[in-house]
Amino acid sequence: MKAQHFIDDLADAIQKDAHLDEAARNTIYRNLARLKDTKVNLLITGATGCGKSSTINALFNTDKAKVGQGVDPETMEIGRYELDNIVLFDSPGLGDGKEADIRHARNITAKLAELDEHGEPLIDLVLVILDGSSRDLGTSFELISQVIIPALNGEHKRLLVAINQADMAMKGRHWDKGRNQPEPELVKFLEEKVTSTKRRIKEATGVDVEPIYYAAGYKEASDAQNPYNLSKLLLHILRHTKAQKRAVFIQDVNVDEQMWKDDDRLEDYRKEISISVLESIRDGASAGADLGGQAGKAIDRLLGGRLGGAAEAVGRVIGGVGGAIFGLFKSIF
Ligand SMILES: Nc1nc2c(ncn2[C@@H]2O[C@H](COP(=O)(O)OP(=O)(O)OP(=O)(O)O)[C@@H](O)[C@H]2O)c(=O)[nH]1
Ligand SMILES: [Mg+2]
Repeated sequence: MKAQHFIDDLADAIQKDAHLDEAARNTIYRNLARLKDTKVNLLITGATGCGKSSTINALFNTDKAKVGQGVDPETMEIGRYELDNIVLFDSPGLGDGKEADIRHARNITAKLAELDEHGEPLIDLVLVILDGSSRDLGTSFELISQVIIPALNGEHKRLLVAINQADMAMKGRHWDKGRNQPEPELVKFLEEKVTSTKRRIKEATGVDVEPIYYAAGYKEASDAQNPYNLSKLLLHILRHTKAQKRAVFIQDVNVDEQMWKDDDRLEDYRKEISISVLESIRDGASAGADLGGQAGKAIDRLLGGRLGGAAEAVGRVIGGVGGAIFGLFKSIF
């Protein structure tokens, strides 16, 4: 089942909902139509071979991003992939030689300065991927400190730093392949990498970032490994994206549940993803609708009271098809 369908289902249910007056129904219907057309633009960058393409393919319903086999960078200039509602820009980072670096830095700066048709920054989020298996992350810190942060014009929330290939950080040692998770020695090592990344960016720019670590995993003819902490990565992507655009992601996320199941369990990421997206749908759908008194608690019930009574009429209407929506979330996450 694709998420596209549940926005249509939701629109149908709203047209039939007797509790809503016509004006409210029309407003919600228009909002849902707009939601279906909303695009979210993601810029993904990082050194050659850090795993940009692998991360794109793991997160989203696509295998369009070509995963490299050799040492030649597969991403020469900014690549562009259009999914249903997500537009992905895949740009090389620094480290491909002086001339290439200047070109890449210029491309990234220009992309981050681009405005959409509303005069808002085009790029909703820039995801910088560090190669966790690399001992020298100097060029990546340079990319973040000297290219990306200056181009963000103070909007640092648009930046997410993530350390990939967590499984290879100690050359493959202390990775529990059976459980697909790091052993305590590796956890400690990765946490230190997070801390030093945070510190180095802070020292260079004064900006606080909260890096996370994960593994995009791989698929080869003879061997495959599922991702680790991919749901954590998605939750952080959502948290770094404007609330009204969070619902947009769900239409393109990878529906293979195997992708999402292994993580550090520090939070219930999958539940938080569901809540974040449902809140975004609810708020997006109800924006501007005069729902005075027509309160409902269906979404709240669906989420086991997690929204703390905040769900209003749209929550009840969503409740009409909410079983289907929540079923979708349950099947993926
Ligand atoms: N062990 C392991 N390998 C990974 C992981 N993520 C990516 N890889 C491998 O790293 C290599 C490079 O991955 P890509 O996804 O092509 O990296 P990229 O950043 O897109 O590379 P370019 O486009 O060439 O800049 C491939 O062989 C991937 O299978 C991971 O989490 N763990
Ligand atoms: Mg690539």
